[in-house]
Amino acid sequence: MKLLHSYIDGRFVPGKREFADVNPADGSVVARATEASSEMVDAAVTAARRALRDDWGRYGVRERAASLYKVAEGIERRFAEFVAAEVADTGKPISLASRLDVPRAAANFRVFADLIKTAGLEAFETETPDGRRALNYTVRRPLGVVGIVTPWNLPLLLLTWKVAPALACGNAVVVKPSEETPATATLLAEVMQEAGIPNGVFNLVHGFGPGSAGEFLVSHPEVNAVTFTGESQTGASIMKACASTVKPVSFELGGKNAAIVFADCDFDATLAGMSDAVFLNTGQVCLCAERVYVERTIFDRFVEGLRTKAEAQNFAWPMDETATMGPLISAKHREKVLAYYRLAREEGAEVVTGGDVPKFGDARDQGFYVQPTIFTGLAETARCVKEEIFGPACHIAAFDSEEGAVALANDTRYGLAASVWTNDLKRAHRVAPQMNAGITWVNCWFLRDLRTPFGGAGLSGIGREGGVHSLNFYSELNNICIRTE
Ligand code: NAD
Ligand code: 6OD
Repeated sequence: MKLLHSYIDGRFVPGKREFADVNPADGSVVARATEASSEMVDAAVTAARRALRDDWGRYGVRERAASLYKVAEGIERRFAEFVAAEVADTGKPISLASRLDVPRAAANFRVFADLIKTAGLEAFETETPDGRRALNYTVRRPLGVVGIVTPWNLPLLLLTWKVAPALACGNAVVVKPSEETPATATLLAEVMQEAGIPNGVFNLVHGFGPGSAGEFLVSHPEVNAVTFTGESQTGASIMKACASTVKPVSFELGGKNAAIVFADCDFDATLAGMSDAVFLNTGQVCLCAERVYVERTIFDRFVEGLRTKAEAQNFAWPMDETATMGPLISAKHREKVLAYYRLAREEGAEVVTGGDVPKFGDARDQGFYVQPTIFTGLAETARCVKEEIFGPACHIAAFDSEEGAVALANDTRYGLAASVWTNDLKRAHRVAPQMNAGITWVNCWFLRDLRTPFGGAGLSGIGREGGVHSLNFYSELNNICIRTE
């Protein structure tokens, strides 16, 4: 059985304890990973610090960008391996891994390589009230060693989304991928080696969160900044761990995202878009819409249309090109989602479709599948309308006025993503800026331009990454003021 080790200072290093890497499609063990000890995390941070002092610290912008392009090419060269590893770790359909996860990983490196070469910095000609003149300009310095902790839902996409800008800005990194999905991060370490990235620049430590590699990393005094994607509660624990050494943090956390569907929308296109927004990746995308508000005049038709989309999901084995929906990530996560399915009933929901576990009569019955599920009839105060489920489920409620829809959508402690579906351009411009969200899509969902700010408000996170926002997080800006007269 394949053993997945940590990658420290350019070498694969076994940890002391092994843990299973489980395929959620049938519960089989596809590999075993070895857990990094605190001494190994320490060694990774020391290697990163040394790389900053030595070769990597002397690389200019063009050399760093050239290194990132090589990593992108390396991912593309081993595309099929990355896809197979991501599918085995997550159970997601191969069509999704090959359309979204792996291409985005390569794009993350390309985009930030391009950007670091072209991004400008601020400069001001200054005149003070007492008549002195100066030129102010800003330069970027790396933060130092960046700790990167990532989740299991889009493992490679979300890890590289942080590694690429961190390296572009001249930092060295220590990454801790989710214990549920260690495979593609290990492949990425191989690509880093093949691409000639100097030892110590990219380090990978496998393990868990509390009392394990995750906690060792974020509380390490020699780590200069922490960037994290995952649950809001985990973000709170990490923030505490970072407080004593005042580390800057960037957090992309959970969501309870709303979609507003107006009667004037393009109905069929909206149904197709909303089907993705609710069910893509088995609903395990932080941006998924779990609260859907539909104008009353089209409510019944919309509910019926989305029910048809849910029931048309194809649970073929994940490596089958026809599969459209995979399992949830783990038995534990399935138990959480099923608990919400039960709770919704207790809270008075009508189950339009789903609410249970599909039966296959083969090894998939040992996997972690749930049915795509639609609820109606819940009070806005119900826990199932307030709390993130992170499964293929949504609640649909009717609204009567634009103002009312905006108020319903914004009644949340999260603030990550929203979508608005309308053919009325003026309405789109009026409603979109009112949404309590870091990103609002109009007549689309999860359509990304990597130069734009990405992040959330409230329980959904701290800060923005993407484009120059990433460059600013992963850099110390040093403003230089030169007196000119
Ligand atoms: P999680 O918070 O359980 O784990 C994420 C990572 O944090 C894992 O690598 C885990 O080992 C590590 N970790 C856990 N506790 C830790 C600790 N105390 N110290 C250091 N590291 C620790 O999240 P998950 O279950 O892997 O992912 C699902 C969650 O992530 C959902 O809430 C989802 O909304 C959120 N998410 C958000 C975004 C976004 O962009 N906003 C993207 C993807 C996922
Ligand atoms: O597209 C991205 O850059 C991004 N961070 C997506 C997050 C998806 C959450 O599951």
